[in-house]
Amino acid sequence: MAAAAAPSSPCYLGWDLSTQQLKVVAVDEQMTVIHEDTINFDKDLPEFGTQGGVYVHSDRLTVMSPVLMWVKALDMILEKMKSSGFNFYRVRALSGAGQQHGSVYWKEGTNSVLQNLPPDLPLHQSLKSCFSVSNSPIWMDSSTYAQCCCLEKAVGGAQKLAEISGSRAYERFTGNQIAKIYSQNPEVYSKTERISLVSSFAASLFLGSYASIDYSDGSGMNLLQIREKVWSPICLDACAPELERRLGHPVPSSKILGSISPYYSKRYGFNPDCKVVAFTGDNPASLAGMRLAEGDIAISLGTSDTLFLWIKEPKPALEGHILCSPVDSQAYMALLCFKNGSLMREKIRDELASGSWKEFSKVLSSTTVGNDGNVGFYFDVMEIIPEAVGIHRFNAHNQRIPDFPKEVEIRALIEGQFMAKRIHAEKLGYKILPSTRILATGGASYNKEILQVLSDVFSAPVYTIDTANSACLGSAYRAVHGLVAETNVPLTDVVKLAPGPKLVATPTAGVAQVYQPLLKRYMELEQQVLNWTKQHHMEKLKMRP
Ligand code: XUL
Repeated sequence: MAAAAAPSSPCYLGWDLSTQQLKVVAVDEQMTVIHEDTINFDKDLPEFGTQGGVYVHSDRLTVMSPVLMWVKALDMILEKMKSSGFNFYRVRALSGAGQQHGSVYWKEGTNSVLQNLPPDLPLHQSLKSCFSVSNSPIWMDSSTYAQCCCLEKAVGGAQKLAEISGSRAYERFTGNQIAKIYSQNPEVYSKTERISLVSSFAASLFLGSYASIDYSDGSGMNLLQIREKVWSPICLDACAPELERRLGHPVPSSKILGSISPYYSKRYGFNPDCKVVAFTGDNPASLAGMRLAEGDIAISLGTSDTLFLWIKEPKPALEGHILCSPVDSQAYMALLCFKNGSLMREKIRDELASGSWKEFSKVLSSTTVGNDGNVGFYFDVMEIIPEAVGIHRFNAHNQRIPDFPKEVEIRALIEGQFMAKRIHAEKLGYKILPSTRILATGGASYNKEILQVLSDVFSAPVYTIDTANSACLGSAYRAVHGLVAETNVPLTDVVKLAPGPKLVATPTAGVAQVYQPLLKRYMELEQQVLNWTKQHHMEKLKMRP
């Protein structure tokens, strides 16, 4: 057992429990990253047999992750940090992020297990019988069509639900997931004492008791009134009985939830006074990590690709989501999520570029802007925006064709992914101004050739931040900010010393003329792809009309 080390200069931890891995960064008082660690679920925890951190059911709609794998990953990463000599006593505060919408079901009586964790046991042993649902539904799940219809009907329609909760009913949103568990398994639901989001679940592990859900991640549930920041009684009732007591009270995202559980002081040598600041969703945490300013647009190129904008006046629509801002209690963020992100890019890379990013990039940069009019749609799994599936290729005459040559395919994939993002951001009222900056983060933000296409499609400069782990870094910043947030100091003031974004790509001369007509065609072809999906999959996939 680690004895408490002598205090030295403070540091802050930011965690990210994402789909494929658990990550942590430590920053010092100068906001310099002094430590990073990762546990990859497939590679480091093969006993769970996940692929990309998840189990995809044969219906292709149900997607889950084993909750004990997440717990075991925390044990592993802390052990790894300990053996590398990391001084836990320095940590003044920690916060974290979780993949959004996923939910964790704690069995009756578990809070007392959490409050009395024996320090000589790893967490996964103490918590092994604490979950009423062992495989947690996650954000990739789209199996709750029936529950979405019920919820929209109960509140008076999709637009009404969007006005209340920031989004129309989405299959992956937690309220609908809870409703499905309740309707399929009322026994399991009744034995559930508490329901956490992935973020508040991770916070609970550190706090040693059930942690509150924060407003920002709470906005991804179809249950929170985003303006009043309280649970919506009508939405709760439509999903499951006695849900409010199972969710606990939502809290501001910058709230200090308490001090770290004694378990961590005894086992790893944390200072008992280390504060746990509310955890939030990975996208809100990325917004904090990128220090997004008004007018900027952020693009996170991760397992899913997400795009977010800072907004003052929420105008919830039928497409996209409005969430409470994680850093400013008066502001909101708009979020667009595209499911076929890096998994799709990796698939094409493996098929056409022998699994090598280098080769992929070489091919990409050897092709011309606009791809000679060839356009492709690559939706391996049912996409969120637009609600379409399948691989669809069109030549310059808008004719469907079965295959593209390798280099055309690679460019069609990347150009298509970015054209979709621009079109749907503009639909939400976003305008690209001469001052617009695109802030890129996530795995693919390391790839210069991909970022060049992004810059060209948007006709705007692209910046990256030093680490691609913006959710982790944002969580560390939020930990620092949490200690002073009550005095109304903005996050940007507290993390002034953090390195600024780096310019990595500027638009190629003349690209706007190429993309203007191409964007218009992309939009029209997208409609064809949507119609095709409706004809071919309506019955099987039970899409909402
Ligand atoms: C956002 C969403 C995804 C997950 C990925 O709505 O579903 O971006 O947060 O972790």
